[in-house]
Amino acid sequence: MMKQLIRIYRRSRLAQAAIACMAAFLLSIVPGKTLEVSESYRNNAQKAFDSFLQSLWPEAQQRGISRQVFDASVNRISLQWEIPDLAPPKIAGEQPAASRRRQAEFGSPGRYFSEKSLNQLAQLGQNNIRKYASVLSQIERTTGVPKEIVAAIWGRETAFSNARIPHDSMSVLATQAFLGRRPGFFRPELLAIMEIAQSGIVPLAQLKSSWAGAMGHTQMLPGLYLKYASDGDGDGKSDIWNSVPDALATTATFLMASGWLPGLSWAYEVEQSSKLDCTLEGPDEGRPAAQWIATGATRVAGRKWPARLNDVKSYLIMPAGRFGPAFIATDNYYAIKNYNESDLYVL
Ligand SMILES: [Ca+2]
Repeated sequence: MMKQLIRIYRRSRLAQAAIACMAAFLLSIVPGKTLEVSESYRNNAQKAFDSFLQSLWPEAQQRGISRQVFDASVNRISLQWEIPDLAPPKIAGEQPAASRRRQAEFGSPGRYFSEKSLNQLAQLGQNNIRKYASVLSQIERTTGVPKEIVAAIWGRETAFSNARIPHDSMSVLATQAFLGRRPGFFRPELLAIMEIAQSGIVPLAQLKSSWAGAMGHTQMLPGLYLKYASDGDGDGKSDIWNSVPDALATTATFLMASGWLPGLSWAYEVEQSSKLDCTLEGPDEGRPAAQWIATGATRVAGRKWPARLNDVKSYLIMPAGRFGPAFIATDNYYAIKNYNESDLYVL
């Protein structure tokens, strides 16, 4: 597994479009495993679920959601037993076994960095960067986030909108809030999607998401949408479901708010012969890049360090351990990590 990761990294340093390449297989092809529950559990859970939904009304009202939108939302919500990541609570003395966790980032790096899908995505990425050149330049000017980064996220999330996003957002968020592993995380997301419904930005039927509730071309959760919704195509609204420019602008705005440093890379790969102390790896060991350089960090392929990096707090990242590839990363690394916790994702 490690070897494979390393091999791909070595190749990646040579790749022209390394950033756009760093995408692999997609949310839509990560299969679910249906929870096995008895008929009696199913019936009791349905009753408890109906009460749970009704119990949200006071909070929904506080958020400015009308009774009409609340009722319309609740009426379209149904328990989605087939989605992954469920850990059903004990109801009427019965508790089924949890379903397996399914997220690409928890799978093997070899599969995540599959060369075939990376090459396909790189090609799509180059085409889309050309197709959306003016929108991406505008976004870069406004947010400081480079077009390659925005495009890479779009590619990783939905393969440039080629992934199927089949689920009803409200139903999966409600299911995750009621039967999921992280009910405390998803409950506010369920209220957030109702708030989006209240705004009337798109009809309820168009509020589609992944099984984990992420919506639109770049897979934003409802809470993030409410905070960072941006208008990339200038029509006065932020429709991340139907407008690629809106989705890209919203993602870039989120990265900007996460502390993106314009003009700097997410990371600079260093020679493995740099012999950096692997105990200094990670977010707690940040120090001015000049210090890493002074202790012998040398960029790959004889590249020069950008002078402006000297005083910038930087971090040593060694994703495959001390014998694997090494990077001097900036806070941009952690801004991307804010989008998705996984180091594999950022790489
Ligand atoms: Ca728009």
